[in-house]
Amino acid sequence: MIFVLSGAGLSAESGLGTFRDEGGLWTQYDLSEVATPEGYAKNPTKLLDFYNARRANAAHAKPNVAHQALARLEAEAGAFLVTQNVDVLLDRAGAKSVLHMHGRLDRVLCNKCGARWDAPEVMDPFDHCGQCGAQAVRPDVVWFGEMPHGLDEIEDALSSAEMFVAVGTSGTVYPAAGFVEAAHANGIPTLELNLEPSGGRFDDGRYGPATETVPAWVD
Ligand code: BJW
Repeated sequence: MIFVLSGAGLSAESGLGTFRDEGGLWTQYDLSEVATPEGYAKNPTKLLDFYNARRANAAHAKPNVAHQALARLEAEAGAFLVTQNVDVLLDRAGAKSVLHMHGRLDRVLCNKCGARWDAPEVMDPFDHCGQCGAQAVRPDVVWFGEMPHGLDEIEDALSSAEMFVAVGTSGTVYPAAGFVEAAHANGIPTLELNLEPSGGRFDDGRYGPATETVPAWVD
């Protein structure tokens, strides 16, 4: 099985901003204010404004040919798709079993009872949990200092994978940034498809826009 890890570069050509490129989200926003539990506690309105705008952008965005190619790779070759992206564009391209390790923008989580449900178009700091009633509702995304989802499943998949491929990620955020080293430790080939070399230790790389490199590699 081929293990594919994707990041923001996969969705860049669908019109969604990356984080660390020139003009990226972390050059416009202070990540401690919009991507940490402490930021949410301090100013929930500011953080929800950030996610409400990104949810609207993602809803209006269309999956691109790179998302579609990865969905085909899942269907035809049983690839295991892990994404750091919260935009759900791989799912909307037809992929069936995407592991959203940093959560998803279209879901809401209750911090008190753990209930999850579909996000409304606009979240409000005064929203209550439909299940337990607590005013502890938040976007179902993984902020700095929080545990990403599915790490056991990811470790199992990496240990049985025949190849590791990273698509459109800078490899700066752990634990995802460490997967390439885990792949080396497991003795499998590693390939990077990115706009430019990320600096990670890959055996091979193909560089250019994801809408060109990903379909060319898959097909
Ligand atoms: C294109 C393209 C095109 C552009 N085509 N390519 C010190 C050392 C080690 C770790 C830490 C440390 N200090 C703190 C930590 C931990 C911290 C961390 O890693 N910090 C680093 C910044 C140092 N990590 C965490 O806190 C994580 N949790 C954790 O560690 O829990 C404890 C734990 C313990 C033990 C085991 C396991 C865990 C949680 C991290 C949560 C990250 N959250 C965010 C926000 C999510 C919600 C949201 O979207 O708002 O996730 S931050 C942001 O970065 C987002 C992304 O998923 C993530 C990765 O970004 P990505 O996708 O790589 O985007 P970019 O912009 O960085 O790169 C884009 C790439 O695409 C570039 O390379 C471009 O060239 C390329 N590109 N256009 C192809 N058209």
